[in-house]
Order: sequence, then structure tokens, then C-alpha cells
Amino acid sequence: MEDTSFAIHPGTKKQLIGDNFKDIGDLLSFNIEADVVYFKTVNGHVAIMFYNDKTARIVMNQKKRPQLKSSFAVIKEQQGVKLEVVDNKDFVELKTATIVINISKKPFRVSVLDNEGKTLVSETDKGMAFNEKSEVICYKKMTDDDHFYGFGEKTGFLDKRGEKMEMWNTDVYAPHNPETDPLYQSIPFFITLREGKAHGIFFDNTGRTHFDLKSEKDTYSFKADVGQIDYYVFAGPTMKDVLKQYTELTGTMPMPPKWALGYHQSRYSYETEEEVRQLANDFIEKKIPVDAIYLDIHYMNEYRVFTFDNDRFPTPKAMVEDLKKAGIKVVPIVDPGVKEDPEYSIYQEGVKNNHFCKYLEGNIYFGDVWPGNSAFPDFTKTNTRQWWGEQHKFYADLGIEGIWNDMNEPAVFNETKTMDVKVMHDNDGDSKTHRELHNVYGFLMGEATFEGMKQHLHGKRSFLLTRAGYAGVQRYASVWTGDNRSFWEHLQLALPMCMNLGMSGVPFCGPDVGGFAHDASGELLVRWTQFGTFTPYFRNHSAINTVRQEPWSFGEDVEQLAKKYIEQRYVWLPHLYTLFREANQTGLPVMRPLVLEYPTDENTFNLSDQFMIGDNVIVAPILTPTTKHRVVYLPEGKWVNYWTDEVLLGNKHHLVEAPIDILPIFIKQGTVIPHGTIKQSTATPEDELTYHIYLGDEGRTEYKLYEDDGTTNRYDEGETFDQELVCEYSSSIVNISLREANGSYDPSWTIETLVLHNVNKGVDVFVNGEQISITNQLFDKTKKTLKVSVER
Ligand code: MIG
Repeated sequence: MEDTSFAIHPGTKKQLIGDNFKDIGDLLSFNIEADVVYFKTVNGHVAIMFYNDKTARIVMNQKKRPQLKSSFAVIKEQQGVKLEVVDNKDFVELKTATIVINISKKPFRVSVLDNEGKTLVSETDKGMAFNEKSEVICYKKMTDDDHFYGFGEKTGFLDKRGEKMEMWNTDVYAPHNPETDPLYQSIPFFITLREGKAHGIFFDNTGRTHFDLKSEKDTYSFKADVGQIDYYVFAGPTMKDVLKQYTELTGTMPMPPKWALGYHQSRYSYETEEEVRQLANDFIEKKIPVDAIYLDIHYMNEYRVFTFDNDRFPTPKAMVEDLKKAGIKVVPIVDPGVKEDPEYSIYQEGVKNNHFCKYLEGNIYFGDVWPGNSAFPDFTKTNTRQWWGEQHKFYADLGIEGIWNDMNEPAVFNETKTMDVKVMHDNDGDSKTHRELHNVYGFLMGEATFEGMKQHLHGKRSFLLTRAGYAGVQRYASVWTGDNRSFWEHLQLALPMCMNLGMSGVPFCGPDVGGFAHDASGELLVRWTQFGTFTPYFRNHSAINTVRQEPWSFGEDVEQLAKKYIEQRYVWLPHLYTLFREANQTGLPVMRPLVLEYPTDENTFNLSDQFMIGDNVIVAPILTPTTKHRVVYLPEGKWVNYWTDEVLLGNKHHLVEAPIDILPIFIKQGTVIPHGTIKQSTATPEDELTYHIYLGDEGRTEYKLYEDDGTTNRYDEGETFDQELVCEYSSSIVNISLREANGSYDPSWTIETLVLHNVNKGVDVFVNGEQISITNQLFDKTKKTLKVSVER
């Protein structure tokens, strides 16, 4: 009945949420203990503390003194911040070097200001409140100029102003559309852009939370069904600063193994060893690059995790080894549900050693998933995470270096789609219900898996892909956006979704290329593969009973087009890898909305159909069928068409041509991008690095390339290669210097090629002070490019 018009029967009016909230009331008293300021109000308790000069935390509990243990998301300790406390008649002021928190006493309202006295967040006639159902809510003032980014994995456009969103990790197979919410990930963090400046809020509550940026014109709110109001304010002042501050608190991603950045091929499922080997051969014979092949649920013995079905996969170890020799890694799926089977060792151990989620009364919780009736590890327990991590020795011993976590919301086949919320998690002695901890289940499974694989791989980097997660998930895993469909609309949807994941601290993300459910078409696969070239995570995946979706599934033309863009991924890899290093160091995303780089240009505020790679490349994919052109917005500066070298003026919309073989790409004039070469996989060492230098009339530009061995954790001990290119240029002379910094890693390539774009013939070129003779220059008249090769 829910799916017919009966759903809007006049008798079904729902009660409005947000009813019956009671304000926490006026301030009664306050005191300071161990760098925390505690406030008692008529109806509640508030604590305020600082993590550093730019990061404040505000916690409210209506019943008792706030609990300051933070969720698993936060890894940073509070730093001793110099705090000045001023107690006035009407307000209390907490001052650090860079932010001021102003607390009005009657009523108790919190404002956070920057050091110039500009308000970042403030409360209105409403502040913090709660109701009899134990819901807690916090209202904030919203100005006409506010734009909102982040919120993790959400459908809809880039700017979340005017949206209502919910956080409750959910397995959504139904088609994702603008009102599909929540999805698999919960990242209750967002950035507010206001008149070119930014601040952020992270609402650290692991139960179901709600964000309302819609119902009122000048107020937004965040609310939780259970637990405390517990939020952090990041003072910015730029969006990049906010992201840095947020990822200082919740961590940045580790360097991924390079193979994780190559092209990946998946399907639900490659069902036998023979099929997997054949698939690998097809890629190699067709010379289509590939770095990983995935094993979906069919590889297991009746869906028992940590097993192989020996009929379908008689020699998994040999298979993994043989593929590895061919440059291809095997990534198996691992779900959390453990089959209830008293003869299955994992189940036995889990029961005997108390690893499964239980009710308060002591009985194990069982839910129906692929293996049938199953128990679920209680990942909130440290020793259960260790146990789960240890089990991964099974995979590591087979030579496996990457794991795919699915169904970890956790998804259960029942009405609520998840575990009974009454289940009691042990949480290392601080027990809490599943209702309170639901959103961290997948995150903690990720931690267990990542730490386990790290141990078993002895210094080699592992790769983890996860469907569910919480704030901080970037520390352990990359994220794919779940069960999309082979719809053009879902290709469109993936752009703002991935951009906002990036703006939520998760740089390593991507959708199933070609779409998971429903049948793809050749044209859709081509356009989606073009987009995939630049999504941080690049995997083609499709569902059982849909048409095949490997690059060659739609005939020769489509195969050649898909191949061209898969190859491009490898050409762009040195640049992408450098950007992943930046993400590792600073938390900034690889794939960026234009607004991150051009925050005062209103054309970028809600620009959802094009994006940037780093700070100098704009990618504008074709997102509709039978389309051979599109409008592209280019912000200030001059931009160079990557394919034709045509120079286009910024601050302008352009109509660009994009026949089926063209993905529109634009490079900012006056910048540099490095290119590698086409190869079968990242296992083939790079032998030539090319710097493309896009010259303007005159000026200076630089690029810092990052490289390391791509496979071990030795980059953490300084085994890195950092090369700095500086180019000073005018119309008659180009002076390039290439300098290598401290790192002790020696890269595999010996030739470095420099391609100067937009030059005249006869220009004087110097590399590290030495003039390059004209005989060593290759000039292209039509493109106005000049090529020079030097030995490294
Ligand atoms: O309910 O393992 O999102 O990628 O192929 C389906 C089978 C379970 C959902 C994942 C999808 C995967 C599929 N899984």
C-alpha cells in the first residue's frame, strides 16, 4: 500500500518532528576543570573545550554533566590551549588567540566568533533543547549568503542549502534519487561558506541524526534521536582550512597502494576460478590496463566468510599468484554476518570467545543475510576487532592484499534493514545500544580489517573498500557509493555525491562505473568510463542478471573508447598520485568542487556537473545520451583545452564540442601537470615522466611531484621522491629548474620530458641553467608545443 496513492490518504498526516522541545534555559553557574568549562543551566548541562586555537567542542546533556569521551571518529587529544575567561553581567566570554566563544546567560546561547569579531555560528531565539523522547536539538542562525558542503554520501546537488538530511547507515537497493536518504555512510560534518569565508561543524553523534537546512528561512538545526548534543566548530577561515582542521581531528587517509588507483574490474559475480582467469587473459590479450579483479559473494563456501568454495575455486592460491604475476590483484568481498553453523570454526570461536553482538539478557542476536541465519561480530570491542583482523591471515596467506567490505551498515534482510536497535554493544565495558552506536558499525569493521591486513602484510600497503562508514572512515578505507543503477541520472548524481564525500574528509571514493543494477548501454559505459578516469576510485561493477559490462561487452567501438580512457587513467597517474599524497598530508580531496578553489565566484556555489582534479584541472563529463556538446563554466584566468590546446577565457560559460571520444578537460594556463605512460597495470614500472607546462604570456609556475615505491609503508620513514619543477617564462625565454628534495627514494624512470605549451618557435629554453640546443627541440606548429627530453 505504501507504494500507491494510499500513502497520501488524508488520514495519514504525520506528526511534525521538532515538536515539544524544551530549551535548556538560563545559565545558573559555571566552573573550569582541567581546561573544560562546565555550565549548569536551568534544564541542562553544557561543557565547552578547545582542541586547538581553531577548534572548539560544545557538549550538552540534559540529564547530567556531559560525557566527554568522544566517539571513535576523533583521534586528536585536546591540546593545552591558552584560554581567557571573561565573566560579564550578561555573558561569559571564552577567548583563544583566534576564536571567541560568547555565551549569553539569559537565555543560554552560544556564539562563536573569529578574531575580527565576525560571527561564525550563533543561535537565535532557539538554542539547545531536548524533549521527553530524549531527542536533542541545536538550532543555528542561517544567513542569506550561506552555502553548505559536506554531509558525506548524499543524493542531490552540491550545495545542501534547502535540504533535510538524515544519518543512519542504510542498505538502499531501491534506485537512488533526490529523496533517497539516508544511504550507507554517515558523516555528520559540513562546511558553511559565507561571503567567501568558511567554518565547519562536526556533530559527533553515532545514533540517528537529522539536519534541517530547509524548514526555516534563517535557522538550521541538527538533531539526534539519542545521546548528547556534541559538536565541534572549526573556525576556518577558508574551506581548505576547515577541511584541514576536521581531518586533524578525524585523521587523513594513508597512502594507498598504487595498484588501488588503477582500473578495477568487478561483477556480481565472477563465479569460478576459470572465469576469473579467463577475464584476466581477456584484459591482457586486448591490452586493456587493469590492476584488480574482484570476487563477489560466489567465491565463498555457502557464503561463509574466510572460506573459498573449492569446487568453484579449486586453487585460489595459485590463481592469486598467477594473476599477481600478470600485474593483477584479487580483491574478495567480506561481509560481517557469520553463518550460524556449529561446525564452522569462525562461528564456533565467535560464540566461545564472546565475539558476537548480544542482547542485554545475554542471547546472541541473529539476522538473516546471505549465509542464512547469522551472528554479527561486536566490533565495538577491541578484542573482537583484533580477532576479526587476525582471521584475515586466511586471505593474506593466499597472497591477497585488498579486501572489500559490504553489508556493514549492517544490512539485514528484514523490515528495518538492519540489526535490532535493542542489541547491546559491549563497547569495551561502556555498553550502549545499537540505537546509540549504529552508525559506527561499518567504520569499526573497517578498522578491524585494515589493522588486521596491515599486520599480515608485513609493511606492504593494503587496500580496503567499504560500503558503510562514519566520520573518520578515510583512515581505513576507500568508499564506493553503493548500489547505483545504469541510469544517466545516476552518472549525474555521482558527481556531487563524490565531491561532497571529498568535502567530508573522504578523498578516496567513486561510484560503480557503468552502474550496478539495471542494464548499461555502450554509450553510457563510454561516458561513465570517461568520468571514471578521474574519480579517485575507478571500478566497473555490475549486478547479477544484468547485461555484461566489461569494456568489450558492447562491441569493438565501445571497447576502443573505453580502453582509451582506461589508458588515460595511467597517463594521469603521476598527477593523481601526487594529489593522493596531498590528501594524505592535508586532508584535501583529489576530486574537488570548483567552489573549493573559487569560493567567491557565485557561479561555482552549486556547480554540480563539472569538477576539478587538484587546483588546476577542470573535467566536464557528458552526462546525457546522444549528446555531443555541453556548457562548461571556466572561472577566472585562462584555460587550455587539453585535447586541442585552444586557449579559452575564464569567468565565462563556453559551449564545447564533445563527440563520443572526447571527455572535455581544461588546464589552467600558467600551471603544470605530469604525465606517465600507458601500461598494462601499475606493476609495470614507469619509464618516462613528462611534465606538461602550460605557459601564459610571462610569469612563473611550479609543480611539486610526489613519488614513492607505491607498495610499502616506507614512505612514512622518508623513502620518498619529491621533485620540484620551477619554470620562469616570457615570450622569448623559458627557464626551467628541476630540483629533488630530501627523500631517499629513487624513482624508476630515467627520462624526463618537458612539453611546453603555447610557445613560439625559436624560444630560448634552459633546463637547470643549460641551454637546450635547437636540434634537441621538437616543435609542433599547429599546437604550438615544444618538446625537450632530459636524462634524470
Ligand atoms: O545485497 O555482494 O552493494 O556491490 O555486488 C547485495 C553482492 C549485496 C551489495 C553491494 C554490491 C554487491 C552485492 N551486495
